[in-house]
Amino acid sequence: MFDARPDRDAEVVLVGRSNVGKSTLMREITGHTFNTGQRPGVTRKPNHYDWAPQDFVVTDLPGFGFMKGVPDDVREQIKTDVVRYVEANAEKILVGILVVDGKSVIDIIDRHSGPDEIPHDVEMFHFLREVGVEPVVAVNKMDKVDDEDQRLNDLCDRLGLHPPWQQWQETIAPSAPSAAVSAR
Ligand SMILES: Nc1nc2c(ncn2[C@@H]2O[C@H](COP(=O)(O)OP(=O)(O)OP(=O)(O)O)[C@@H](O)[C@H]2O)c(=O)[nH]1
Ligand SMILES: [Mg+2]
Repeated sequence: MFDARPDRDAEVVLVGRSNVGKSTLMREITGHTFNTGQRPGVTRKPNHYDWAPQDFVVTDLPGFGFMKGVPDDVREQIKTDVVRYVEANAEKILVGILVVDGKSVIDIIDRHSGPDEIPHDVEMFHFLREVGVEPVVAVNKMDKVDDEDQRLNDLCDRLGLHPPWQQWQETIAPSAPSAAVSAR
């Protein structure tokens, strides 16, 4: 599944739950078309955008977490594959863009926080740091959010970054890809 990576020395990866808008952001970054969709689970294999002359690749990874109609073991396997991919290429990855849905991320994190449960987004944020990949959180779908500052402060709080979010502008990046917004 993950064997088609172009052999480049620098890489940026997009990771996150399914349906948050990773492939849409990939399209925005590269100017090329990648499949996006209304239902979770559109991207099942990495999309690589190979910038060969610059020895650089951008990779849009499959989304993990809840996907309607996809069995638990398949979802677990996708997440394991994503984690392995990042681990295997950590030395070459300059930045890990953790994409989240600004509209729903806080509710999802809070619903899955418990004594023996770490929410996917929080886990992934810390995982990137642990393997030495600088995380940038792209807080997507901000066009659907009214209380932007409150939302971003809450997100900082959940990730263990002291609010206000404006202190973390190198880490927290609100976005709403124009392609997605104008398609609505
Ligand atoms: N309103 C709004 N919709 C967005 C935004 N970004 C993406 N979308 C929509 O969200 C849906 C999912 O987008 P994708 O880019 O396919 O999401 P993904 O994270 O790649 O999903 P998987 O491949 O399943 O992991 C699509 O219908 C997009 O048009 C945004 O900033 N605002
Ligand atoms: Mg996708």
